[in-house]
Amino acid sequence: MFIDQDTTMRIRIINANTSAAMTDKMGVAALNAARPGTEIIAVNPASGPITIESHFDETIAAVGVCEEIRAGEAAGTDAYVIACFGDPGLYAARELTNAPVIGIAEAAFHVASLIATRFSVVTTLSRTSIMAERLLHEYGMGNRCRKVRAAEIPVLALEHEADASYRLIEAECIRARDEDQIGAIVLGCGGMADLATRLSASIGLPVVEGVAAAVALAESLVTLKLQTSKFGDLAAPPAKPFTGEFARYSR
Ligand code: 2AL
Repeated sequence: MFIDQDTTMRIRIINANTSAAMTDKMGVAALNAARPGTEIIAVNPASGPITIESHFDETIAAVGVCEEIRAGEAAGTDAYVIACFGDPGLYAARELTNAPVIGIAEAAFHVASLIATRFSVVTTLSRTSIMAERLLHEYGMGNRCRKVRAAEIPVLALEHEADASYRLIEAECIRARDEDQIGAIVLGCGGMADLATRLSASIGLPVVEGVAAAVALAESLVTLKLQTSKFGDLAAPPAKPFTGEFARYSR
């Protein structure tokens, strides 16, 4: 019997912020998680916030995410990952392509819920922990999450003060393990993509990192030949004129 094992596919990892160092880090995490035949293209928007730590940052970043979906469509892409924990622009991105689009927060929540009854999230700043709580409820995952914890580090510190940041994240993960009655921890920032293995070994719980989780889910959807549904709200947006700096979106 001949079994077609050609699993070649192209996944575009869209870091929603404009920090190239973080994009590179996410590309490595994605490659480490990917199957041998999978091509990983890690990109970030040309314009937008250098980090994403507020609703405003997310809203501006979402335009850049849409631009990267348009570029991915021109280049040929089998699946997309939105690599920012707020999943900015996720539903707009799904309107712009038939390919699967997976946000790292939704990927991490779902994967964690498959290996543990309850998990906690460890993220950057308190304000983003409130944003993550909102997302958990939007995704119907609120009852699986015990607590969203903040290590109180700005996203850029993950790059510029890596050792001190690691120690703060590790301390928060230990508190989560000891106080939350959980089976797993979700890392709440794309900039933590390189920390999961080390943290898991240190604290003795499974640590789910969204970029790797999203790559695995994206590969599965492509293998299953399942694309974004175009029946209903995720169909292409209605053609209409756009004005001013967004005139390029006119159809
Ligand atoms: C993030 C993230 O994943 N990337 C970024 O710039 N900000 N999320 C977060 N909770 O800080």
